[in-house]
Amino acid sequence: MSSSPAAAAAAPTIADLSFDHEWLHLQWSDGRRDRFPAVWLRDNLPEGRHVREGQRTFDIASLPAYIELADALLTDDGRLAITFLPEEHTALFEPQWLYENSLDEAARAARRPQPRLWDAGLQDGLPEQAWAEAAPDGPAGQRGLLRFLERLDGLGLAILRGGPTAPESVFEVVSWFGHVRETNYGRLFDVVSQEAPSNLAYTGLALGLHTDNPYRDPVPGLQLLHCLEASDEGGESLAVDGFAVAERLRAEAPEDFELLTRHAVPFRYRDPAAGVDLASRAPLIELDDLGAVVGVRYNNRSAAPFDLPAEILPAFYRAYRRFGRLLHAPEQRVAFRLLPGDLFVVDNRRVLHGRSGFGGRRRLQGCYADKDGLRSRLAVLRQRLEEG
Ligand code: NM2
Ligand code: OGA
Ligand code: ZN
Repeated sequence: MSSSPAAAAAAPTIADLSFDHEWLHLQWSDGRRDRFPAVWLRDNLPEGRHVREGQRTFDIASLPAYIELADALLTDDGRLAITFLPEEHTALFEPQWLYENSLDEAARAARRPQPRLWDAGLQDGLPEQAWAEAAPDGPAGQRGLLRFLERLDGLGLAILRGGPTAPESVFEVVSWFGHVRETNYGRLFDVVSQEAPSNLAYTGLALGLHTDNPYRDPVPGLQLLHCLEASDEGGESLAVDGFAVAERLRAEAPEDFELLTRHAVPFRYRDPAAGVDLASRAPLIELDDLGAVVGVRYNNRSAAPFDLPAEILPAFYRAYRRFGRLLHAPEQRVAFRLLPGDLFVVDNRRVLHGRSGFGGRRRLQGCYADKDGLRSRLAVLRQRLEEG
């Protein structure tokens, strides 16, 4: 949440204020009520930051054990003067800052990422645009990039058409918003059919819907795949919104959903010849502290033998199978064909991808990247273009 001029104009004002030694109570002009504990307010002292909104300069351990409010009043210039005990220190808070940092449950949820769930209906409006239009130095400038990143962040999928076919061009796209995540597959990997493949991806076989590298900790946040050569037959791409399917499971079979969120299962990938043995444990569906789905791992190739208590396994498998069936339901998926110069990006902790089998030559180049770079770029672009 930023304190932009646009938001400031719309910000409600404090209609009523009260406090006791432990709590500050605010009633806003739009009807919302908030309360903030004294210790939280003291921890968020504006002058406790190196510059406003900068890094905190003190440690919680240096604060007195009991912090209380001695006074709270609105100043003539519309700020909130709060006096803390035992320090007898008065600090000035901006009401808008308190409004934006409300501890109300709805407000807390609204500050989290807001995925826009989708199903096969997305087929009629695939999130695709011209490569050149998304490039920040292209004709659409930063707005073209913003459009690309907003769809990638909101839908977990974005497709670029008609880009270059030169090897390593995928790095250009990563450079628009972040950094390559290097793995044992390299900074860059070629997805081609090989004679002695180390991974099923490196064959012409179909790849069922999956998220990549569930055996890694942390799992790569984004995967980019760029087509250099397309096969004449097959090799079509599929994508499914794992969050949408997880929500469907939650609605249709809550007890199955609960099993998949509660129990962590092992994933493993071994390539002894290359000296690689990767292993992790995580639930198939990951929730945050508010119960929102924040991660999906699904990869039949790399799921290790589930080592849950034996008595749980029959029910767990019923849940796993139901989730798998829902993920593969035609009404959940979109399909598209990559031509040379096309690229797609998926949120690899949310959207599953797959391909149909192919024959003959085909060459994709891929790499991984982290989602924090995407979110950072997006936040800065929004501040500059939408609010600035
Ligand atoms: N490749 C293409 O997660 C996986 O093992 C899928 C990843 C080898 C980097 C394939
Ligand atoms: C992969 C993968 C899809 C494709 O390499 O992880 O899913 O279209 N490839 O080859
Ligand atoms: Zn993959």
